[in-house]
Amino acid sequence: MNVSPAPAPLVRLSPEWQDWLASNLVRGCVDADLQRMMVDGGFDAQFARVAISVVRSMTERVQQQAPALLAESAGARYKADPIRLPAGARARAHDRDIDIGFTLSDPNVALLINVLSDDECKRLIELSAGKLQRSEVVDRATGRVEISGVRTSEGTHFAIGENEIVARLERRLAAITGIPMENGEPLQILHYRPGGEYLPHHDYFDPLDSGSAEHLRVGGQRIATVVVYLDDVAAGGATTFPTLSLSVRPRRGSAVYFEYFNRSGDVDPRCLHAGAPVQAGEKWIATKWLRQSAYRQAA
Ligand SMILES: O=C(O)CCC(=O)C(=O)O
Repeated sequence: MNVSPAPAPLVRLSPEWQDWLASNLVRGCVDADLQRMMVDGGFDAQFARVAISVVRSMTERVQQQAPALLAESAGARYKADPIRLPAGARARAHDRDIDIGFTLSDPNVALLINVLSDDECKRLIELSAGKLQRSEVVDRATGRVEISGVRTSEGTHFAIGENEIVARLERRLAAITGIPMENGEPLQILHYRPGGEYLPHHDYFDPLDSGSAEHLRVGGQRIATVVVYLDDVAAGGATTFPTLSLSVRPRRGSAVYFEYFNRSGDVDPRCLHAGAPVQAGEKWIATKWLRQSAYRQAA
């Protein structure tokens, strides 16, 4: 009896298989399942493993770049108002002078130096260290907050004016931006360990997302963010703005300030930003989100 030899295992990815692989990776399928299906489909096991890893890394790179490209084209339609900081190199708060290291106009971004003293930074870290919990993000469709791989940090909050340092910081920020203190959300403290990061995101609530209405009800839209660095980071951990090719390195007491809402009621997608992975050491920041009007959380 003549037995025909088994066909040689496939070692080439046809365009159909490339599409199949990319779409299943985007859907979140795991490598082992994909490899099994490819081997069942006649592929060499080793070839399947390598093909999955190559297509995965290409897909992830496109997924990271796409938000920046989309933000850039959408941002072309946004017109920023003049930045809400004094014109000089130094902004005078009630108890302290804050230096303005640089400003970008439209989109509006600035580096603030000397927002907090070394002692104030250290004390805020001490006060937060015992009450940290895994950070959450807002689900854009439902508006609910949940744990996500987008944000691998831990954090906590301080109520408005909860202690003397928080109150001082809130007063300083109101003095230099002119945005009333009552428009601020509670101060958020974040702690990242090595490898911890926050993938590119916007701080405003996108008016097109069904989950945003709930968050806009009190205080309206977020209009600006201040990220204060509570410590230096040994390596990595910069706040990056992929659309602007801008990277701000953490330095204790400094802050990056950015605005993304204009008087016409538009939001600026170019303020897409991320916390880059911490490579060595730890990263501590205090984030203050400022709203259109008074922000009071339900009791
Ligand atoms: O970790 C950072 O540098 C950025 C933090 C951030 O994006 C945020 O708190 O909204």
